Amino acid sequence: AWKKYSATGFKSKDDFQKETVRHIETTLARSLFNCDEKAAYSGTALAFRDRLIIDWNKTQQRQTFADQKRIYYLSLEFLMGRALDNAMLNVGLKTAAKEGLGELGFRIEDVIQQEHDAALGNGGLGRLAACFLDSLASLNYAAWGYGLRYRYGIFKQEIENGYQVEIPDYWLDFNPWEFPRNDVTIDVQFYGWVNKYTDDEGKQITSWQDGEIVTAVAYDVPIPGYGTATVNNLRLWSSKASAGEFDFAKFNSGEYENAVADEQRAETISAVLYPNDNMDRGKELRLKQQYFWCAASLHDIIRRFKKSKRPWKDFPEQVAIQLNDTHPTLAIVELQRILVDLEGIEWNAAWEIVTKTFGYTNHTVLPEALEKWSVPLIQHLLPRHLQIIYDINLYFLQQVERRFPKDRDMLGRVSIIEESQPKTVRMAYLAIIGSHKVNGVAELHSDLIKTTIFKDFVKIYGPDKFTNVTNGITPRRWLHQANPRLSELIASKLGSYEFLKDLTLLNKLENFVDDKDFKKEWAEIKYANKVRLAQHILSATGISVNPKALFDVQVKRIHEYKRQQLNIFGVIHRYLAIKNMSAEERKKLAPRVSIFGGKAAPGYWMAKTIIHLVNKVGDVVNNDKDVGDLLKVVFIPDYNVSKAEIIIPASDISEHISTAGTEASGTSNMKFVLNGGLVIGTLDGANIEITREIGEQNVFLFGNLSEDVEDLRHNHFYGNHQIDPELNKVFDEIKKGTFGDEGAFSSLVSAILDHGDYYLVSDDFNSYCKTQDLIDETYKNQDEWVSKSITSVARMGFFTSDRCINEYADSIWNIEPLQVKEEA
Ligand code: 26W
Repeated sequence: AWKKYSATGFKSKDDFQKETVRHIETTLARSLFNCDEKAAYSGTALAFRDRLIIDWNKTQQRQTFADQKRIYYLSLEFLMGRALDNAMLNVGLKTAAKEGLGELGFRIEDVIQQEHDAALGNGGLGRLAACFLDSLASLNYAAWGYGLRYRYGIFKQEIENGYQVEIPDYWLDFNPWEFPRNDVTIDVQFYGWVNKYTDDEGKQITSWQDGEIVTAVAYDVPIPGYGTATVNNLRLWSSKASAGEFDFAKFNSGEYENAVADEQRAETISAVLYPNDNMDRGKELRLKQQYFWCAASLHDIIRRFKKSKRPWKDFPEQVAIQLNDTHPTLAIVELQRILVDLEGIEWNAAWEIVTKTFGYTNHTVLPEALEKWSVPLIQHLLPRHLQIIYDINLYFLQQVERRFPKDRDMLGRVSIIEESQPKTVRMAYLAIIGSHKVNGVAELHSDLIKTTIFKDFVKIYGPDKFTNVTNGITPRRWLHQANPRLSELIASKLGSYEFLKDLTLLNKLENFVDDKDFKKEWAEIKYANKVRLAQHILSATGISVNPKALFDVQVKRIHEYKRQQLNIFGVIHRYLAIKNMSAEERKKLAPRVSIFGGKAAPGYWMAKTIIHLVNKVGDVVNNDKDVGDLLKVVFIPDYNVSKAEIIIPASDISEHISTAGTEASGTSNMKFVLNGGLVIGTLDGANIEITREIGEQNVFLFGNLSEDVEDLRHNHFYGNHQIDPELNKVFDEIKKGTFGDEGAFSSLVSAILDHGDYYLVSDDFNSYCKTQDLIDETYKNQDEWVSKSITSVARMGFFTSDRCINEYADSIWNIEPLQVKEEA
């Protein structure tokens, strides 16, 4: 293990027990005699928290003293999951805690499970932000995350009669990992009007006045790094009625209810995470959230910058702000407003500061996910910002016109303002224009944005403004914490846990692909993880599955482009095949468990229909005596980070089967392979780079290529659209009512039969099924399978988020780590 840096806090099992018991008895005011698992969790968390706080304070002091550039990662989503196990790993005293808790009569695994997931995110983008925070701290970068402190995270999913039901996720009843900073508040303005006048000295003044004020209160969350004393800060803003604004007069004049209603309205801003993934809905409250968070974060950043008394032109040397998708794009406008209106800086000088400060990461090419805000809405909520957006656009279009005087259409195409009814602001264009770098999240995706949605901007700015940073994942959570036995086995072969800091060291595992004992242990660990998942499945769904069967997993948000429908149609196809098999043939087939999980956005009908179909197919297949263990179909409810930690290490095959060109990167593909699972996938997102790294012979690829998608779609409408005959048989079975009322699934079927099959399910069906058959064959040779598994893990070093963060630091932020001196 690594060196312990912190000189304070507990050092041994006895120390740990003393601290934990003290917290249980005093902080929680509980007696040890009625201490349940929840109280044991709370006491343990508080004991570890104490240790983090010391390093946290020191880190903040060190970074202030060094006074060098800081990174600010602005993200509306941080999908953190649980914190205790991570704190234990990074503080480095898990063994002491395990023994200490054991003596008090608790199993550490059960205690860890008491914690409520911090689920302030939807899916990939939010979890990426969490992995990035882990890497930034582990690599000693001076970095802050900025987000919103939602009272309700992503909803909890229950399945009732095969349908998704959403339950509010109130997660803040006991959260030892956040620190309210009641002294760190920022007043944020909305509505009002813009006053332009000349002051006594003849200066032009623009002032935004008479708005409504809402106060942002900071809540800080410590982010410990692994193998270092760095503990960075995640600052989440909570909204409350402003003390200045809040109408105490109303209380006195008997308008008690109105006064309370005002207060409630202010608190609504940070009340709930919007549960849409890749779907822009344009709600006013969402825009309010975005501005509230951007304004509070920027004012906080500027306050910190001003302490060093540097001139404004140094701002980009001290501050790098990364925009996690377009959600924080208003920060660009807000900084320009502060510089021009409040600091009196000339427009062009201000704009240079702005563009040098921001970087923008795009996470999707799906048109329905690209944010557009209606001009009247912005006019109403942020009148001064709308003017600034128009000015930014004017200067930009003038520049474009000078460079491309003959291309009249160009101006309309690249304008920030879309001339629709009503007019809208194209946030991605604003983000590109206001940033010095734009990146995609995997090679194909970064190429696609340059040749499709942002093509004109490549012409205008040249190709160097656009770059790629392929996503990554933190191996601390996704290997060591989720799969401790595998991590331990790897460490025993490599001689240390150094690979958790330098994941490329995994390549030494290739020396052991022919080591019989090693392979046996490798396979045993996978089996044990499958047993653990089987137990979870039984308790969560009542379905009993055989851990010896092939576990085939697809867990991610439900979306048509991710094609869970292709998977479940494939399952039905398999079911029909089994029904038609002789007893002899059945004996030869590898038993399989098809495992699904994922949430549907509450308003996304098609996604909910897919969930319903999976559950109904499960009801039929799982109770068919003919089929027995040969096929089980499971929908695991409420997929989240902590469930992922159980599911991912237990998979034999995972599915990453999006229509080519639609999945920007995917990150669970990396998690599965890093845990020794093989992948069935399309040539999409990071699957492409995974294949390049681990070798084509270790990936089950299928389906059409991205460059063919457009033609295929065209042919569906204008050619002779032939549906795959085997898929037609699946549809016939659904229409026969085998899985219940066919009407319930008609939208799903007719999307393919009647509406052009936009996601090419039929085009890829045959290739998908054949590849599944190949998987069956390959799985029968367990020895070969395990070799593939080991080789793949050995070659996954590239996909650590540490590599990603170093790339961002080099090519976008221009920042070096702040080294930490080791303490005795
Ligand atoms: C405006 C509504 C909305 C909400 C969320 C639009 C778009 C989003 C996200 C960008 C969706 C998302 O999570 N995208 C995923 O980002 C991951 C991290 O880069 C990628 O790995 C996934 O491929 C991408 O779908």
